[in-house]
Amino acid sequence: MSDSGCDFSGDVDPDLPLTPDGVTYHIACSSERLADRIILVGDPGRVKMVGTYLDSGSIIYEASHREINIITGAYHGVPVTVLSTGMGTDNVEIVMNEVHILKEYDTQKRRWRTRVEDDTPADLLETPFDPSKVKLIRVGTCGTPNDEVPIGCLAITRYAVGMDNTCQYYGAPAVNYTADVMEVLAKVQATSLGKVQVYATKAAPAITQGLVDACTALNKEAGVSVQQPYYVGVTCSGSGFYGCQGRSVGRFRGHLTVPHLTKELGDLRFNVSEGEQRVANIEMENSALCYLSNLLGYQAGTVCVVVARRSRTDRTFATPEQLARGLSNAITIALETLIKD
Ligand code: R1P
Ligand code: URA
Repeated sequence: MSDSGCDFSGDVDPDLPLTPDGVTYHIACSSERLADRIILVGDPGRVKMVGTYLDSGSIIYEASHREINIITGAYHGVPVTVLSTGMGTDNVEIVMNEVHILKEYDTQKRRWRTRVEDDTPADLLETPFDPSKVKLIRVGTCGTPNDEVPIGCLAITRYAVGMDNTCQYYGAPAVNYTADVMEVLAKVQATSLGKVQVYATKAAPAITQGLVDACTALNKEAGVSVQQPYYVGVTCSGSGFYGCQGRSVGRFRGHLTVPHLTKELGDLRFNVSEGEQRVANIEMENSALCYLSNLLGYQAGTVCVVVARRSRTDRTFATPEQLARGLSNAITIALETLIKD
C-alpha cells in the first residue's frame, strides 16, 4: 500500500502509476470523479472554502493526499471539481499530468482515448474526446509590482510569464509562440530576468474575458461602495516567494540575482493585440497552468486577490477582511466563468 492508502503494488507502469481502479499516484481520484470544469487553488484549506459555494448537498466525492485536497460537486447544477495544487509550478506540473491521465487515459482498455482532431479513431464505438471541454481556473493570492493595482484588487491573467523553469522541460506548441507572446517574452528577457531562463504563454482568451464579464456583472449587482476592482494584465510566476520574487531577507541580502525585480516588472509595457498591457501580478503557479493547458488544448486562466502591494509608491499588505472579501468575489466569478459554455 502507498501512503495514499491506494494499491500501487503489482503490475504498475512506473511512468504511469495507476491503481487497477484508475486512481492516480498523487491526486486521489479516478476518472469518473473528476469533472471537466476544475477550480485550482494553492492552499489546500481553500478547497473546503470553495466547496461552500457549491450547490447544497451536491458533493459526491471528497479526498485528500499530500497537499492535494479534492472535492467534486456542482455549481448551478453543473459538475465542478475543486482541487488544491500546493505552492509552486512543480506541483502544478504533477496535477496537470494527472488531470490529463484522468481525462484521456482509458484504464480498462489501457490506452489513450481518441481525440476529435485525430484522423484515425482507435475505436469506432468510442466518442472522441474534445480537449477544449476541460476548463481550469486558478483562484489564488498574489503580490503586485504595479502602482495602478490596489490591495484587494482581482488580478486577471491575460498573458503569463514563467520565471520558474518547470515548462523549460516541455517544448511549446505554436500557441506559445505567437507574435504577442514573443513580445511579452522579449521585453521580460531584456530585464535582469534574462539571467534566469524565462518563458511566456497566454491564458485562454475565453477564460480571461469570462472572468472580466463575471466581475462586471458582480459589480452591477453590488452597491457603489462595494465595487470589486479588477485589473487585467501579465501574471509572472516565481519558483519561490522570497528571492525569486525580489524579496531579500536578512543575510540573503546582496545575494539576489534579480534584486530589482519588482521595479523592473512594474516598469514594463507590452504592445500586444489587446493594446498596451502591464504586469498585473506576481504569484507561483499560473505559468505552468497556462503553458501546459495550451499544450494539451485545455482552456485555463487565473484570478488572484492582490494581498501584497510592492510598487514604488506604496508598500502594503492586505488585512484579513480585504483578503476574505477578495477571495469570496474571486471564487464567485471563477465559478460563474467555469460553468459558461
Ligand atoms: C505564496 O504565499 C502562495 O500564495 C499564492 C502563491 O502563488 C503561492 O502559492 O497563491 P495561493 O494563495 O493560491 O497559494
Ligand atoms: N503570493 C505570492 O506568490 N506573492 C506575493 O507577493 C503574495 C502572495
